[in-house]
Amino acid sequence: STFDRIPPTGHGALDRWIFDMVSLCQPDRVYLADGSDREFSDLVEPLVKCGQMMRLKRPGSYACWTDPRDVARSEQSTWIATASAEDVGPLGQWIDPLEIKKELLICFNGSMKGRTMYIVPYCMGPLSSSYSLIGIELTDSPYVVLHMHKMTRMGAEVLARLGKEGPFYPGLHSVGCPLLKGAADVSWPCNVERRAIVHFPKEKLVWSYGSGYGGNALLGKKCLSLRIASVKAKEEGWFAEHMLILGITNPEGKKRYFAAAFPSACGKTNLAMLKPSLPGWKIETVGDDIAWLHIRKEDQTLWAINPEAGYFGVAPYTSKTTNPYGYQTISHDTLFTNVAITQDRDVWWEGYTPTCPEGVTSWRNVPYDPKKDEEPAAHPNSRFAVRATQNPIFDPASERPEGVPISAILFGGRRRSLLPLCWEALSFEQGVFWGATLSSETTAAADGKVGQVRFDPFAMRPFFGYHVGDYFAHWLSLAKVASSFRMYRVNWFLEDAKGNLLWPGYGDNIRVLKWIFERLEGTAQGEALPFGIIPQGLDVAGLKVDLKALFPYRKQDWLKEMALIESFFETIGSRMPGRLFEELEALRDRVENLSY
Ligand code: SAT
Ligand code: MN
Repeated sequence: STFDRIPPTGHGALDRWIFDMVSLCQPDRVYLADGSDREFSDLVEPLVKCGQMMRLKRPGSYACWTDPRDVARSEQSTWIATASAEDVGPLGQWIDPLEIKKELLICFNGSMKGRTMYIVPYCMGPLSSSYSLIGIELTDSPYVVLHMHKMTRMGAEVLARLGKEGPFYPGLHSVGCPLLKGAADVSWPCNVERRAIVHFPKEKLVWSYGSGYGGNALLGKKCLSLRIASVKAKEEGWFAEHMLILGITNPEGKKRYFAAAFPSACGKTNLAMLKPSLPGWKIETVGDDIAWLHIRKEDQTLWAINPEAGYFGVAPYTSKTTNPYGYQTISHDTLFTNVAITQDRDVWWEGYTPTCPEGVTSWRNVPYDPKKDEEPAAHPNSRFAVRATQNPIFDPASERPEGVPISAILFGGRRRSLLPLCWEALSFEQGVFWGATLSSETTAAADGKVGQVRFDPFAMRPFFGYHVGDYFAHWLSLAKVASSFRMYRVNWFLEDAKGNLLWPGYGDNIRVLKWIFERLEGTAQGEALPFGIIPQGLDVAGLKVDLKALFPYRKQDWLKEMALIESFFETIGSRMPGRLFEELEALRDRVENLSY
């Protein structure tokens, strides 16, 4: 029977859990992933043969296409299951743990029939780091296993580190689509009607059913490294954040590290891999999506590790000109999802080249005509997955067990008006206020309408594992180390009346990073406005930009924005820290008192 063929892991509790999940899901086979290159090709070959994946012209690279209903994270199907709804708060979806377990047990029962269950041991963070966490994902999706190869450290070395009784974070994933005997598989098995991504913070457990897509299915990423980790971080005094980490070196050779929070699909990957348009400056990438921040006891400074080992980046508008290092990174050994395909089996997406080549096949697998088709050729949330070490500016410090010291934290969203290109918070508490009031127009990274402004505090709205009010209080507790970093807001997305972007972005964002760097050095000037300090002498040499429009300030607009912030804070209820209301009042006073 299948049970006789469950590969032992040598870890008692893990073996027992696997046995239970095999009994529940009833796969035909169970396979323990070792993370080797050989395993990667053994998994990909049959998928290419049966047409679920396509081998591309670029070496070691493959593409696949999802069910058109399973193309993004589904926030409507994501839950936090705690005994009391009060512990989840207004931004997450609460569900009763017992009720949902009953319901999902019925779903998982026999859900892997006809398929293989893959056991994927993975480590979030460097294997040698005491901050890293080991997860075990059980999945019936080979697509997931291939992506875990790119996105995490996984396989035999992780099991070895886990040992016989080390702690691990269990995650069960099924596409929810059992294969009947002799039946042919569909090209993207999933079960959208019953999709559910459920987190059990008390047990530190994740159950994900029905979706095969990215953040819903790669359980190490949003589920473990943000939602579950945020709960653990709160308990233990650290921070699990939706932030990129970059190293920035000035022309004199001094290096600093910045962390930056932006909502999904707002350019984190591009910023983390930025090629400076200013001579002498250098950027290196530590991470493009997630940062775990710890306080170093000896000197009360803030340090960060990137728990991931790869990038799951948005493909559209990644090009030789917008993101040259990204372009190089994905030139080989890359997995693509929902991109368009050229006649010679290469990838294409909007913005990849200025014009669409002849004979492109769209992500929906139909011939694409850029003149007639209203939809884009590649899905707006189409993705590449690639190992971070392929990045020509990969920072080797990413492998340091202690991480890197952070000297600035940036918050950014997509706002076409009102919010200036950049400003420095007047204090640590005001910096937390600017993180708490981060707002952005929605993108294609999640199901739902695109372009709606919503508050997305710390870019964590979809990823909180506990009450947002408690989360703000946890951030305020960082005050004791606040002398080691400063906080900034940025907005690359201001538009003029015609809807044209006012700021070139991409490589020119170095100009803002340079100002921040020099603020930290004490050499850059700023002008205090009610909301913070804006640059004086921002280096825009060689750019044609309207600085006045990039730093708008109108009292009436700000009063309106503050009314929105106030009602947002009120929705958070009694767990909302009073300190942030005080910041709001202080800001209102300053705005009221400024005459223009
Ligand atoms: O959640 S995903 O990793 O699929 C995409 C994102 O939101 O960053
Ligand atoms: Mn993200």
